[in-house]
Amino acid sequence: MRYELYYWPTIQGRGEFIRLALEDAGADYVDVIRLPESGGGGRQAMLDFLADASHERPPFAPPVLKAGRLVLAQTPNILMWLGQRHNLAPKSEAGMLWTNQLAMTIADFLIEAHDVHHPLAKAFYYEDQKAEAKRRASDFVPTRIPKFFGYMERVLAANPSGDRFLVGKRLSYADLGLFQIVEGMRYAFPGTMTTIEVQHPKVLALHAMVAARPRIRAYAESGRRIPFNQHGIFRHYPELDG
Ligand SMILES: N[C@@H](CCC(=O)N[C@@H](CS)C(=O)NCC(=O)O)C(=O)O
Repeated sequence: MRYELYYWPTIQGRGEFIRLALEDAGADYVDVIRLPESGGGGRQAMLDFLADASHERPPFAPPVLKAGRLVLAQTPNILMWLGQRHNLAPKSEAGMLWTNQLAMTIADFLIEAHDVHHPLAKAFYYEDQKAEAKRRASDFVPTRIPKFFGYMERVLAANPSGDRFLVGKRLSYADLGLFQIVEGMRYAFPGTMTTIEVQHPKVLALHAMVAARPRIRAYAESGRRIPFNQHGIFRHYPELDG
């Protein structure tokens, strides 16, 4: 089946968590909104898709994955479904829920990484909330970043099947998600990450392991992966990087 992914065309954002799962699985998909406008892509096509009155289960916000008649939204929800279909999560109930729990923790951290530069509202310019962003960063950088990475390091250390993966003894979408967080944080907080990385060697090893996976490496080198930029969830403002 050819999947259809619907996500904003110029940023990695939450769509990237879905792309990484699809890429690692070697799944056939089309990134619909990145197609030329003449082929059904573009920002307006995204808005039209969301507003489409014919959706039986209308999605609130992208990313959205269409698989035949199934229309799925909410990043961890999409990942949970893809995980089962493409062996990117355990089949057991406990394993499935644990992978989802980690993906939701990653999703929570992603919100914090966004809100640090837009603490008041994403509709306001950064320049109009710089003081609040600085204040938020004064907590995010010394407290929340180490707490998140410390937790993931602990999860890796506690895995009874070994510390290479977050869940069990093979790759899951939670590993792909943590890889993406490291990538984004390196872009947004390069100074802070220099210190954080050496303190969390298992997370660092997981990042390197994912980066070296043949399909992920091929994707990174293909030119299809949108570079991080100042419109995405991860943004680099030197004044926020403790
Ligand atoms: N909890 C949702 C959040 C979705 C979300 O916030 N999507 C953003 C793009 S990353 C968006 O376009 N939101 C539009 C809106 O909230 O109005 C998920 O994990 O997928």
